[in-house]
Amino acid sequence: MPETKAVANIGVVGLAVMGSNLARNLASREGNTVAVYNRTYARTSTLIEEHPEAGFVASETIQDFVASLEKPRAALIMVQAGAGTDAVIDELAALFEPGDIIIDGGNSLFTDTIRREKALRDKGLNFVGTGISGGEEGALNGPSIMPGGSVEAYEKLGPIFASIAAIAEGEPCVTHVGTDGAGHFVKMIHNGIEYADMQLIAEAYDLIRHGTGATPAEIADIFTEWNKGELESYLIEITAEVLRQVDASTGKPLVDVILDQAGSKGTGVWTVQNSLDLGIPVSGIAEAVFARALSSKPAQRAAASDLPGPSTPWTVSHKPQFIEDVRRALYASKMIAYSQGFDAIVAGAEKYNWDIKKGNIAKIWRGGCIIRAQFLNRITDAYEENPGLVALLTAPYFKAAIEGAQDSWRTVVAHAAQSGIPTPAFSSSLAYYDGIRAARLPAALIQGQRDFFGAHTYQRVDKPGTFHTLWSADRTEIETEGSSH
Ligand code: NBP
Repeated sequence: MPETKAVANIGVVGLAVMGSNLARNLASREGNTVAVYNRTYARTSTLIEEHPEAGFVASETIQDFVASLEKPRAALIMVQAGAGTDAVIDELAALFEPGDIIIDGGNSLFTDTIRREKALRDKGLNFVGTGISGGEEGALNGPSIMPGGSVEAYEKLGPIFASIAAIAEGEPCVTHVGTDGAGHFVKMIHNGIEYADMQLIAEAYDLIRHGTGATPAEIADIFTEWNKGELESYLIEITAEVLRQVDASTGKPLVDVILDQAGSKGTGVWTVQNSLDLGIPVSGIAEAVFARALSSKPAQRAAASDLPGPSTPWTVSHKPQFIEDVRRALYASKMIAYSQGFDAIVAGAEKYNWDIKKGNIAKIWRGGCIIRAQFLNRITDAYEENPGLVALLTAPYFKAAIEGAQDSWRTVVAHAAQSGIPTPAFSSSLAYYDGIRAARLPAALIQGQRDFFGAHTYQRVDKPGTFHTLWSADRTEIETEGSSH
């Protein structure tokens, strides 16, 4: 048998939709020769037959695939997250040599990435958990890429990633996010923000449809108009297209034919779970995840469908003003979702010891990924002006933008409540905003309750120390000063 020659500077393992599109993207860039391998060879042969122009170096066995890679070897794994990824890592690790690089471009949980990175580092191998966003189209034409792993590995991979990434305002949408699991952590938060963004847009559509009686096609025009202003983004753009679509078989708007039960693949849940662990209120993202869960309970929804709604029907007196109010409410709520997402990034970086540059993260989300938006420039500016910003909302641009939107936001949330239209993300975002800006919160009462039933102690506004009240049997308070801890 002829010996396999090491001719490829990068390899891709896993040739389903994401892997094959990334492999094609890589092959289309000058200087790259791409080795490809898939567990089931049929996928490999289809890819090389359909894309001879790519000049792929195809292998039927993992041994030949590894032999076809130049040293230090670099292989990008694009297989199902979880057990599939572990299986491929084990196969590669058995054949790779110290200094070689294994890249996991799947949607892996960042704690798995931390574990895998450590295990491979102990063997002298580089492991680069990399968030890749943009779906199949982004994979082919330019995704947003969020690599973690070592600085040493990024030296080799950086130029390769930059060659295939989306370009936003002249810059490739890739940055070395941080070590070990940082890339997958940031990708997870990206997906959480995506959930919030989508839910907010859906609520805006629902409010306009119920409030004004506009048809989906008319609302599509509204979104197209919105896409020319501060809300300009991929999600607003595709929402207009979805709303404009007519179902071929019924002639109805497609959105009216699609079952109203939203699915999910789990990254939104991860964002919420991990943010809860970090103590960060990502309420906009959480409500978006819960709203999908609620939508997917048909039996419960059917049983609850005859529960009473508001007794007085709600009408919108001035439709153009209402639509503008919804637009502003959407923008304000979106700012909250991003602010919360960046809070989670800051907390994650602190806990896991990552040096994450927030402004760079906003930059690499400007192109290629699902949440790409004009507005991300404002986030980059805010963090560049003040890297230690305690909350995005407090940056001058955001403060002014919320000031301009808040009356509309309150009107919309109040109308939604009065009319019985569910707006969990709009409402919770406003509640968060009022919570964070409140001079005094009823948390004081909660501390009193906790001390009452569990002697959990509290602190006072007027002197340092820790205090516990001897709540008497007849509930009159006897305050005693406790010791300072
Ligand atoms: P899938 O997630 O559908 O995975 C299919 C691939 O995994 C096939 O190549 C399959 O090989 C391989 N595979 C499995 Br399943 N188990 C394996 C094992 N034990 N050993 C070796 N290979 C195994 O593919 P995808 O939709 O292209 O996504 C790839 C990754 O990218 C996933 O982690 C996904 O979450 C992530 N991602 C997807 C998107 C998207 O828009 N789809 C976006 C961003 C990230 P086979 O052909 O032999 O069955």
